[in-house]
Amino acid sequence: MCPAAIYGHTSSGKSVFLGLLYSAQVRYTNADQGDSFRFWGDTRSVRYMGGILTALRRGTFPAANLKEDITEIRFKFGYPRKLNSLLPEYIKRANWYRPFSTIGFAAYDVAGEDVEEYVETGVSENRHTIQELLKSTIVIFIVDCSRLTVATHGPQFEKMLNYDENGAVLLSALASHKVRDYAAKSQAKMASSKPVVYPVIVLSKFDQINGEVLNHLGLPLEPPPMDEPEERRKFGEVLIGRFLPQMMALLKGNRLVGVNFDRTAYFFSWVETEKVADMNLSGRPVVARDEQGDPKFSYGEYRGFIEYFRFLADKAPDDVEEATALAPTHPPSSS
Ligand SMILES: Nc1nc2c(ncn2[C@@H]2O[C@H](COP(=O)(O)OP(=O)(O)OP(=O)(O)O)[C@@H](O)[C@H]2O)c(=O)[nH]1
Ligand SMILES: [Mg+2]
Repeated sequence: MCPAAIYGHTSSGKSVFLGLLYSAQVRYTNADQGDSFRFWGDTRSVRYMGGILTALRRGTFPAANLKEDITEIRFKFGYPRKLNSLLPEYIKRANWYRPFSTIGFAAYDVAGEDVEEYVETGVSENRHTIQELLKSTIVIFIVDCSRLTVATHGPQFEKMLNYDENGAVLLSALASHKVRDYAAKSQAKMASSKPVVYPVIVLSKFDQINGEVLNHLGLPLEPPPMDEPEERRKFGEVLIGRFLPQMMALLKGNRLVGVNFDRTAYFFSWVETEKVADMNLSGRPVVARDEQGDPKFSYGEYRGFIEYFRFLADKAPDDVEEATALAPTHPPSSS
């Protein structure tokens, strides 16, 4: 069982997202005097995410994934239990006591084309991994803002159409899988809560969004801040509803078959790049860095992402390995 899956078309920014999330985890942990967050990653995952971060700290974007390079990333977020402050010291010191509620991620950085191939044909060399992806409870869609276009023809428009169609098919496949699984468990009289999926849409490369696109929709040039949850949701919904209408409709429609795709959470990711005049020899954009050599990126959005999972971890009755153990309640309106 894998709680979280990342899905995005080729070159949409999945690897950069994972590298930046890792950077945010490191920064948040070290800056956080109150000890409100911890993370842990297995060796391969730390190497993978750390490798991306190292590339960004050198000012370069990571190399493109090879088609075969399906990467499974395992990490855990931990948040202190609310109960902690009420408990006597001797319990807190006991070695069986776990002061953190945790939520595990087994994220797959799967090449978009592989998922598309599987969803279209039912066949893929990576069938096993993609089937695991379909079992996830948290689905993180990476939507590449540099591809959003108001044009109604041309290659960019075609790519956007394809992504919308494939995303909708994936959402439908996810729901079908959950319906079958739930029916089988109910028949076998196995305890199972009603299926629920938490969709997260990360709008990547937001620095590359065409201002004309935002103007056209009457949206401000920057997403509303974290403390304006309703405005943020509207901002996200207008963009996705306009450019990925099939996905938007399916997110809502899955409820008809009994799978609650709980309210979508939106996050915006961007990396600052240096001006074209500073392009390095390979002609690729250079990542801008702060005085510590860290990439300049939308840290506040990533911190918001980490906070969002605090809510999900709170719902977990105990240390959860399986996200199905999460109670199907509604995320806070700040999502
Ligand atoms: N300007 C800008 N460019 C970005 C950003 N994120 C990613 N990119 C560019 O997009 C390219 C692809 O990003 P990746 O994270 O490698 O995308 P991916 O989805 O992992 O790609 P594959 O694994 O090859 O499918 C990078 O090499 C960068 O050139 C961003 O926030 N801003
Ligand atoms: Mg990648």
